[in-house]
Amino acid sequence: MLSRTLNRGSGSAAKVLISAISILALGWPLASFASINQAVDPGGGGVTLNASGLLTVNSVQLALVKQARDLSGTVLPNGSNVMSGQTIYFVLHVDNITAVTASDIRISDLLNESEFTYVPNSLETTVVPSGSNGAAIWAGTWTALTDVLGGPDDVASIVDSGGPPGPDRITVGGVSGQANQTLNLPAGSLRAIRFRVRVN
Ligand SMILES: [Ca+2]
Repeated sequence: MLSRTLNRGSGSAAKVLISAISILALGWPLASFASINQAVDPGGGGVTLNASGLLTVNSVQLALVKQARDLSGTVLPNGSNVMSGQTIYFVLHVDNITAVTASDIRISDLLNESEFTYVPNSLETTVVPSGSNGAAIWAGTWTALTDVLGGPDDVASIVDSGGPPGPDRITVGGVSGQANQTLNLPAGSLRAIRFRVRVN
């Protein structure tokens, strides 16, 4: 399908490069560390206390996935060629594989304005079970989100961060400087955000 598009050869082609993205999940550091703790007798007083057993606290890194998809939901591999004027989706998703809620997840994604133009009011979100594959994510029930930051408030927004006119910075959750509603991700669930862009 991609090669057929290339053969038509009208207009300029752009490459879908999936890179400029960051995730900040408070309490979920990017590196994974285990912490081993033990309560011990501080001394003093008339009673000697036995030390507690060892308590190990593990942290897990939550993976953030970014995909480009065509309008039918087919994933476009990184580096795919797309045509000027074509509309595609970008999809971001975070999978909480743990047994506890991941609190205050923050995602920031900067659109490459020289290559893509955001399609207004195209932000949507869905929550599906952890481990859902690409087809199951796409088949989720998608709920519209507003572009605006604040009321009617929800968990995502897109604003113009400067440079060429037009919105280009998507944030999800309480990102500093562009804070939406706090995003908490329940145990065993996967949150996806998607939006459409037109290839310049
Ligand atoms: Ca919003």
